[in-house]
Amino acid sequence: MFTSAKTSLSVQPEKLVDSYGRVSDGTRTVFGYCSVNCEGRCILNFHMKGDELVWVESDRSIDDGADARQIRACLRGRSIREWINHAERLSYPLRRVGPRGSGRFERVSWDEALDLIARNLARVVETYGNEAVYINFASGVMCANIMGFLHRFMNLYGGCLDGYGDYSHSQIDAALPYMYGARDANTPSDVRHSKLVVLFGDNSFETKMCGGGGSVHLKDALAEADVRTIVIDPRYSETAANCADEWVAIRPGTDGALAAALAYVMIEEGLVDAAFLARYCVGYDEDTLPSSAPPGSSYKSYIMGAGPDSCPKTPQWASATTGVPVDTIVKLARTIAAAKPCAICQGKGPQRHSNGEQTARAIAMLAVLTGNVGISGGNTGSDFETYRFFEGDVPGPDNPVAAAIPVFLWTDAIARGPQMTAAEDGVRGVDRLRCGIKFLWNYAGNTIINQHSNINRTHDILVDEDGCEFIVAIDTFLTASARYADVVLPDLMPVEQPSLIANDWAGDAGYVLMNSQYLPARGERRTLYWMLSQLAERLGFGEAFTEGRSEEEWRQVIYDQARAADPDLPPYDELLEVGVYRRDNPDGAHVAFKEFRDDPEGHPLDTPSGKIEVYSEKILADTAHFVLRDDEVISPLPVYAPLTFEPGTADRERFPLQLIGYHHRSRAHSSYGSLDTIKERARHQLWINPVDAVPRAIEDGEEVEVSTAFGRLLIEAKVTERIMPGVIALGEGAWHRADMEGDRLDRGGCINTLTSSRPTPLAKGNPQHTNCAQVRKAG
Ligand SMILES: Nc1nc2c(c(=O)[nH]1)N[C@H]1C(S)=C(S)[C@@H](COP(=O)(O)OP(=O)(O)OC[C@H]3O[C@@H](n4cnc5c(=O)[nH]c(N)nc54)[C@H](O)[C@@H]3O)O[C@H]1N2
Ligand SMILES: Nc1nc2c(c(=O)[nH]1)N[C@H]1C(S)=C(S)[C@@H](COP(=O)(O)OP(=O)(O)OC[C@H]3O[C@@H](n4cnc5c(=O)[nH]c(N)nc54)[C@H](O)[C@@H]3O)O[C@H]1N2
Ligand SMILES: [Mo]
Repeated sequence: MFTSAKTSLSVQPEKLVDSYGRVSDGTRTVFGYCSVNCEGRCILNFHMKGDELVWVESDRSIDDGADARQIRACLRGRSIREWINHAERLSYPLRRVGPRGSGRFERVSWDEALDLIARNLARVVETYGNEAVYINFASGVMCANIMGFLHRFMNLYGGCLDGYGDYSHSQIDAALPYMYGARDANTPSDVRHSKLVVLFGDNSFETKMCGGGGSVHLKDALAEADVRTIVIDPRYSETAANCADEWVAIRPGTDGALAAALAYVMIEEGLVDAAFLARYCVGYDEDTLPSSAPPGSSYKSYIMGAGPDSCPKTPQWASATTGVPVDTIVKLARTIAAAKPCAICQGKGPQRHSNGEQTARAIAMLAVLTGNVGISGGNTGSDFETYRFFEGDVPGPDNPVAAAIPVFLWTDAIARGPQMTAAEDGVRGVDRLRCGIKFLWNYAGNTIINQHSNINRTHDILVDEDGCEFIVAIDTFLTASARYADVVLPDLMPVEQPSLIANDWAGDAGYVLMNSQYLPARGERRTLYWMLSQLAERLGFGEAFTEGRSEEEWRQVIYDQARAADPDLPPYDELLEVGVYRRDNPDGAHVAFKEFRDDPEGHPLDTPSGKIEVYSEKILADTAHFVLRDDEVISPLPVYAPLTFEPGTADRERFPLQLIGYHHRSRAHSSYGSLDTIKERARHQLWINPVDAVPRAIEDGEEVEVSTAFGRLLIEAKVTERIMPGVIALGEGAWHRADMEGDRLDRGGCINTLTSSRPTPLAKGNPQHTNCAQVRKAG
């Protein structure tokens, strides 16, 4: 039953045959999918006996073929039955009875829970205004038709404090538009035209690992053209293991120094693309500097030591900083410059550091120097783009509240809201917040505790009930975050309600999924829409909120709006019947800024000069009012900026190791993190090199204690040469488990016990990979 999936509707399997051709025993299948935020969205077929979910298989709406692939789930999606049927899944509304964070709750009725929420929301709005209400960043449910209802609800109720940015890519998002006018990149299929691919901290084979994820396209393209690949990462990552011809181990946070030295060799040896730099760029050398720039402030001057710091960025200089041998740097520069075209890419690891904005631009500069921007087989130096064609969301009025904070600063907005300003904290819409956050919504998010930096600090802020006065968590588990709520509500999962979801990262093969049958609701679990309708009713705007529509009817409104903008989408009923609509990128692959490359005058970039701004006057103008600390760097040039730390937390005698996080294959952040079967199959461990383990008498598999200035945790050690000496790594997302009224020692191994909440200078984003740590044998 092979169907070409260039653009296709795939029919749900009717026959009761599993993917091995076995006829199943009396089960019927219900179409479903995995909807967490791993950047894939994989198709699942639920085998039901009566209304019991008995087993789960992955996509078989089409057979794999030359043109199309099944959207096959990884181990996580295939384990979803354990989550759906988990004994600890929330089933009833809960009200806090112990102190905040104690985890002591009692079961209450829906009426009691909803009355309590409505009363507190009304009180907070009346006392402090709508600016005191905040919807926390959350990515647990990525459907087009679910979480948006919370924003619709608040906007109809007078609005709430807004948040901008995210925990994923705030730094690169803030930085690259200063160079290119936008953040854009080629899609992975395009690397089949490359001679060389250089991946800086891109671990696609783990972060885009599932059938819906783009690593499949990357792998195909690399294999097809036999492209040479170099991975630059402190770890020998899954990506290095899967596709690298060469692994260059680098000290975290120093990619900017490596990039500068590569530039030095290229300039010194005449290997840069001079014609490209002269025609398309501003500020590479003194001839193309904007008039406001002082002499000696070009990129070339900075690199060659003719700038204010008089320091040539030689391979010797960079080697001491990066840990990359001088010979490797020289060879790498020559290899990159000689490969035409060369795709230079970065994942989001390098930018999740305290100097992440400068690093993102410094890496991108290599693509500019070598003239690889705007061509097939090249790239912008940014992380790979994906093809998306479906953008649906819940309609509703705009937020009447103008004030917005960077999402990473929500704890600050509780602790010192009225002191937060545009100049110091990146507040937008107003110069200074009027009040702190007093009412916090947490729907499908674990960034209250688990995923936000410095858990011990967050705990101290949240236990003060005069700070944030009311917290609502809506989840499927009593997560580390939900434990801090005043009311916890049990949600239905997307596969238990009408839902609609598009791929988030599928390379060049996009798709939309919609379910027509839902798994049965158990206990007293309800949809978010139902909860908010009930609350709106209590607060006097029930009719305005629902407009008399059911969940299904709203889903159709959302879908039809998207279809009005994209008439090639199938009619709603047709998609409902078949479940999946696929559309491959009609261009095959995307080449970022191609029009600009082909015709720079006719298609200027969205920068002030219309060109690539190696020197950005705009970054200086936009941040002229910023109050920065002495060690923070926002430069008009993509210079190397060393990592920064909170004062007193980087004492190298106490904390001699650098600790980085990474996104682990066994979880999507904390999602799926409670399932025992997955934990057994991909263990949660601290990576440590033998050079660091041996003097500490740490053996592989032993329990160790990791500490930073912010906290301590226990974890099993993986002693391995897959990580460079001096650096340790811990997958993010493990479930925090500590006695917060006692020793606060985290026995769950959650990296955010150890991370800093000091924001980055430009984006005010999360520097969660920047940490100084110590390790010792536990006990
Ligand atoms: N399995 C799985 N997949 C996921 C997710 C998940 O939780 N689990 N989360 C999804 C989400 S929301 C996001 S935002 C993305 C995240 O995607 P990324 O942010 O790209 O993922 P990370 O693993 O944090 O970082 C990528 C690599 O950067 C390396 N790295 C860290 N610091 C540095 C550095 O200073 N220099 C260099 N060169 N490398 C460095 C890490 O070792 C890692 O191998 O992943 C998505 N995919
Ligand atoms: N140290 C460190 N911290 C990080 C990162 C890092 O690299 N290092 N990465 C950051 C990044 S990139 C991101 S995107 C964030 C992600 O942070 P979050 O968005 O908080 O992601 P999750 O941890 O997956 O939390 C999702 C929550 O949604 C819940 N959930 C799942 N399905 C449902 C449902 O159907 N209904 C409801 N109501 N709830 C549901 C899950 O149980 C879970 O509690 O983490 C950030 N934190
Ligand atoms: Mo993310």
